[in-house]
Amino acid sequence: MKVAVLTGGVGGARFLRGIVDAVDPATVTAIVNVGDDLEVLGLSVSPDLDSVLYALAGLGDDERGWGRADETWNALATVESLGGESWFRLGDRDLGLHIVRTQALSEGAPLSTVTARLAAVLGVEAAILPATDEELRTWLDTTNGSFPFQEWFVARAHRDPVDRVRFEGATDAQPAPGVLDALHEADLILVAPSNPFVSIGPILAVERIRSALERRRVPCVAVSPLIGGLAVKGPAARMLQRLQGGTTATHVASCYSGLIDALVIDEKDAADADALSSTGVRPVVTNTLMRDAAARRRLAEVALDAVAFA
Ligand code: FO1
Repeated sequence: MKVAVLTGGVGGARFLRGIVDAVDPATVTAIVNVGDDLEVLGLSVSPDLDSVLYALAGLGDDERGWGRADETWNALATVESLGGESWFRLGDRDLGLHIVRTQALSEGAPLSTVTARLAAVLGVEAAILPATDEELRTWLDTTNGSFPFQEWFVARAHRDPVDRVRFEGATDAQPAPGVLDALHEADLILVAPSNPFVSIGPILAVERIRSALERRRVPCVAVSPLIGGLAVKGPAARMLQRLQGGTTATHVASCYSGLIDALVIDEKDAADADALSSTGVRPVVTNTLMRDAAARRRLAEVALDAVAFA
């Protein structure tokens, strides 16, 4: 069985670890958000690709959810002491990867090629694909102005209420090599428990990816990022309330209208199941909190098994 997983953010990377524990990693393709990408200190940083790379290579920091474990911050301290840009924290080990990627990109290699090289060197068996090789950047129009994603998310701690999410460069962006094949060859498509607006939204903003999902011949199962109507971490619940009008399972599913057949929801949201069902999306109720490796794998198995009922 081949599985394609649309993913972004910390929750998505955790979920993918569960997926590669539950099935042969070589059968898994992750299609990853690049709307969060940015240039810091002259380096090209792809946070969501790196979260997946580090998670699947067993190098990620479990506690923080981003960056590498056993990290040190000497370079950043030097940057700060010299008056350089230090709001986006790049650790010493993490910096090494950004240097290698930036050099390869500057020599003309596409992001997908660089990512595949890094994954191979790190011993990752699953395919990790950026949604697009082209520049696609997420912008937030908020009550306090418009900001590029990381400025809003990190520098402003995602406090500004969001009126609109925009994806600069999306209109002409083509799927990266391998993305459409992965979607067409998959027996099951999964949408990770990621923020629908800023993690999955940029992937679906690539028109040919969205239309491949609309025309799918296999089930597509999403996992809700909310538990009891709240986000485990981050702005997903606030955004759902403001942009979608509520935080029930039906509100989550409406972000993926026409694109999903089933939605895995937490036991705390079980009361939403009937309403969700009446919209034509099958509810699958389980414990969705990914507390540890066993919980991650169990959630992955439920999502993978939802195909039998979808
Ligand atoms: N998140 C933060 O909250 N503060 C940071 O300084 C920060 C630095 C950072 C560096 C590399 C990286 O791969 C991720 C980093 N993140 C940081 C996380 C990142 O902003 C988010 O996880 C994603 O963009 C959300 O999907």
